[in-house]
Amino acid sequence: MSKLILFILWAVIRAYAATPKQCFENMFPFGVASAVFQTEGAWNMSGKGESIWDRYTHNHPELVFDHTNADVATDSYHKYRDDVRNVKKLGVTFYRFSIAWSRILPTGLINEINEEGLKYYHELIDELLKAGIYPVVTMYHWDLPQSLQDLGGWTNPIIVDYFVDYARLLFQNFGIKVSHWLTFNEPRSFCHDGYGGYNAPGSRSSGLEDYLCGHNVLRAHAMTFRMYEREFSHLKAYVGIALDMVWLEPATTSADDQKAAETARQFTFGWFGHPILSEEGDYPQVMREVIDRNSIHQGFFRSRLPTFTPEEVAMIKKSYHFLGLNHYTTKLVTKGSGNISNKPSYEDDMGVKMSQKPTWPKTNATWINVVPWGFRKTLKWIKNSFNNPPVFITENGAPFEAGLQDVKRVNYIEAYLRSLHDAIYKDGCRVMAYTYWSLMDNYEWMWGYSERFGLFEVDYKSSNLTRSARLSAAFYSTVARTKCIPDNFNYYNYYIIN
Ligand code: GBH
Repeated sequence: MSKLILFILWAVIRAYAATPKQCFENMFPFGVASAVFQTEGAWNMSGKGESIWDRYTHNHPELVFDHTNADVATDSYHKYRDDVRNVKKLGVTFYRFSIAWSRILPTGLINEINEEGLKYYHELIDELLKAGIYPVVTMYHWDLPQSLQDLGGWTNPIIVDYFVDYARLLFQNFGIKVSHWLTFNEPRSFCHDGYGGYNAPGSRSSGLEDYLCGHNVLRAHAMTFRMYEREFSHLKAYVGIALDMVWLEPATTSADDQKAAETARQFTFGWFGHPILSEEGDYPQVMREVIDRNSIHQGFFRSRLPTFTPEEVAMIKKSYHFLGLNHYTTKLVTKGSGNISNKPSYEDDMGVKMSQKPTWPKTNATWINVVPWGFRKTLKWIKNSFNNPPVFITENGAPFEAGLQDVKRVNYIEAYLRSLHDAIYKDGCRVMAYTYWSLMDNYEWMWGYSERFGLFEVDYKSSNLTRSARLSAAFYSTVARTKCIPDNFNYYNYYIIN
């Protein structure tokens, strides 16, 4: 056989044997995210009002892992130009950030507008647009004005009107500059962890206040969406909400565990997802039934889960242009004991046991294991449960130890992107965009500065809070620019963006 034939044979076999390179659409948008309380600092400067997270971290340093607060954080209020430069370096399409309600409306109420606050966000948005980066704006990423909390915060139905006032002000001021809006970030987290647990405002009233919060947040979200449709649809923007979903996998193949896992999905994602995304609207049936039953059993005269009027069900149903999805990890679910104590509890209502498999690779967050296949399952479940809505991945990421050679983060991103690719191209899930959390290390709520999620490292000891690109920044930048997951990414690529 001639050398030529051998060569052709070799080339053909090689082409077939090689795993095809995984690429996304030419225009598929990649971006990075942050949130105002975690980055901005300047907590009481230029007319900003106090938020519940300012109050909580000031009053309860003992509850924060490293006893720190976010008074300065990454000082993005002053260093936003550096941040935009770094986003630009990555070559991504958009930057997702949030606006501090209390910087624009210091008391939370519409009668007192802080012009300096509006000016600041105009500057930030203009800086992004000048750099060719689209702003994706979250209206509420957990930092409620303290004065509204003094009225009961999200447990008081009156707050809904005040949120809509705030949202209208944002559309009026930034509407022509912003194409994608998220009303809320992770209502389940801030309602349950905030009103039922140890996040601000720290009410610790699980199974009661968290449900009240969720009820009002759903109404506030939908009223904002309908207000947008009535008053601002000429802006041709997209309005959605960011919900979180941990993939909940049955621990065994038993029917009990399958059922427990689905119940847990409904209590976590479904709590907000079902009223907004489903055909029939309203809370998931299993939440309604179980909480009604448990409430009566505990001696209440009515359910701890409030009810919507038929008009509210209709208003909330389909109140979205796209679904924002925050996904980080996976947990195993088994059937719970079925015991209900007299004390209300969201966990008891859900009635399952969650665990993590010891063999799953760990990260620096106790709740995050590296389980990439859970991403694909999450997306497929959303597709099948809610008729394939358009999904914008608003957060995905993990914290690892400090240092620029973050090979573990590169591996996490690569594996999760491959899983995302399968969800899109093998399962037909409609995914519009992907966002890595986070642009840089920042204040991780109750974990303070101890958890680092950044593509850029922040040196908290340096006087100017120096940001430095990690290896993962170079990796992610390659993905964002080429729209393909590189096959043989190695250490030397570190120099791509440095
Ligand atoms: C997101 O929160 C936030 O949007 C963001 O601000 C934050 O920095 C980022 O993620 C990283 O943490 O026991 O499995 O039910 C995620 C907050 C923390 C809420 C874990 C749910 C319990 C998970 N989540 N928490 S589980």
